[in-house]
Amino acid sequence: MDLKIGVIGTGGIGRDHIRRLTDVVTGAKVVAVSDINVDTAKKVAQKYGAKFYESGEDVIHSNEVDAVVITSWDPTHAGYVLECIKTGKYVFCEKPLATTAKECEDIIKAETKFGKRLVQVGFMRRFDRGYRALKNIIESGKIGNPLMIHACHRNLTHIPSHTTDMTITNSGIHEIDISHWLLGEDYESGQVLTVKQNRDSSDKLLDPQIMLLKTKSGVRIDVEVNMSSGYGYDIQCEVVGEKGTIRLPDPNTVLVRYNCQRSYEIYEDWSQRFIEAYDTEFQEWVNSVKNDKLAGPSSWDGYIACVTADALIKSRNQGKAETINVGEQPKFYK
Ligand code: NAD
Ligand code: ISE
Repeated sequence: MDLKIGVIGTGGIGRDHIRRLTDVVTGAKVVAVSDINVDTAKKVAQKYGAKFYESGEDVIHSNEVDAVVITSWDPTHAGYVLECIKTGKYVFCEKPLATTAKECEDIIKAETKFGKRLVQVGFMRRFDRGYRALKNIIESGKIGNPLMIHACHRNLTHIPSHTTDMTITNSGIHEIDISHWLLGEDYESGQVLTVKQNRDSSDKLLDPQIMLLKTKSGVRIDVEVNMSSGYGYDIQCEVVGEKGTIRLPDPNTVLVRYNCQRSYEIYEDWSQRFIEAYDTEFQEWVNSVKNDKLAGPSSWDGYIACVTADALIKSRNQGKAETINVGEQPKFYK
């Protein structure tokens, strides 16, 4: 029987996930949608034969809905996740889990009290073939102990409401999670550096920024987070080990020989670059919900990312590195 899903937020990624849940993923059906932009939500409901609900809470409490997908704006995530936990429904929440570590703590408390994992966070890179290959090689020991990660996160451009902090909490958060996952160890400290600014930057948006992280064993991570690359969406990651280095493969685009030039397409955004990762992420999520046992990124992972983001923002404001302390991982999340 299909898992009946309610989606809150029918913007860019909400619509893409509804398409994916309908056309790509097996065993699921989107039956309910809601958005504060009522017109869009009603159109999406009509297109997919789902029911429109006036509010996200109505979706969560509907008897028609087995599980919830949250794809609304970042600051709305925590409230909806807590409401899902109250009803005991599984919830897939796009990243970030929340915009502050305190809200993540509330979610962890509520989920632990409920007694079963209900929350998965949308850190889709963990489902990307390239990142999975990097992790397998690190874990095989082939390149020895990892010593450094050099990464970059370049968006073609940003939405007008994007802010200096969002570069960390909304974009850089993927880098925080993926390096933590690749290395399998917690961070000890972090710092953000600003560099010579892009012509589009302003008091509201410092761009680009460099995130520096250090793990407890001393691995150093540097990430360029650049919201206006001017040429495309480009995600890079190189892990330097004691005996070798490994690099995230670029997307498999076609080599074009034309007009006395050789060229490869560079994608415009995340929806193209990580299309397979999102498909795998949702198929695995639906399967695990149906098996009543979640395995993907947890509230604890969402919390680690938020604590780290908070420390990075503080470091930028104070001009010095900040200690990162997430404490002991609770047994519940091991
Ligand atoms: P968007 O602005 O295109 O869509 C967000 C939608 O949420 C809008 O339609 C808005 O009206 C709606 N909304 C806002 N507040 C709401 C509320 N309280 N209740 C219901 N609906 C509400 O943004 P987007 O790019 O689709 O991003 C949505 C979320 O997905 C964000 O949290 C973002 O961080 C995340 N995201 C993740 C990835 C990824 O790679 N995993 C990529 C893009 C976006
Ligand atoms: C967006 O919200 C995402 O999550 C994308 O994956 C990221 O690359 C982009 O910078 C964010 O704005």
